[in-house]
Amino acid sequence: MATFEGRFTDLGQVRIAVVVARFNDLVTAKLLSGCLDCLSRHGVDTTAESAQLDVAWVPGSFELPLVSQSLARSGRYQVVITLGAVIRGDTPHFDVVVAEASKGIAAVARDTGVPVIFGVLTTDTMQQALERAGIKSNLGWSYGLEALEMASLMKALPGH
Ligand code: INI
Repeated sequence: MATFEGRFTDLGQVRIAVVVARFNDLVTAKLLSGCLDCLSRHGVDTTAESAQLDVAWVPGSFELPLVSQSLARSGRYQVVITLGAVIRGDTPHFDVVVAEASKGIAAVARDTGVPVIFGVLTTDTMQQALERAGIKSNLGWSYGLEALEMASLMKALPGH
């Protein structure tokens, strides 16, 4: 019997792309800083000169799948992290944006074989979003950790 699981200590020269939505950037910029803090404290070079990490900004969460797909297809990254915040109070088409972002991101991972972390907050209010982006906890940190786990897990699977 084989047991496959991701580790956080065998990352070597893992290359990571982060795709961040500018919409609600009060929230998404905080998610990004939490995410980079996690990656940096696990040994990933997050400096401006880094060859391990690239960050792409998109207008809103709706655009996360397309740019993630392009980066995943490049073959350069072992994992892609998406960061966004869709707030129900701000938009009557909340459900449309959330559905497209979530289905699109899942499809990119399946179609390319590159894990794509779903780091899109979906909340009723800005207060709830901020609470998840640094006021209480910062889920950006968890998304960074999940990315490291998935990059490691994929490497451990047969055929990789
Ligand atoms: N994009 C978000 O990331 N969050 C939102 O809450 C949001 N609202 O409220 O509409 C939002 N809309 C923009 C959308 O993602 C696209 O960028 C836009 O429709 C252009 O395609």
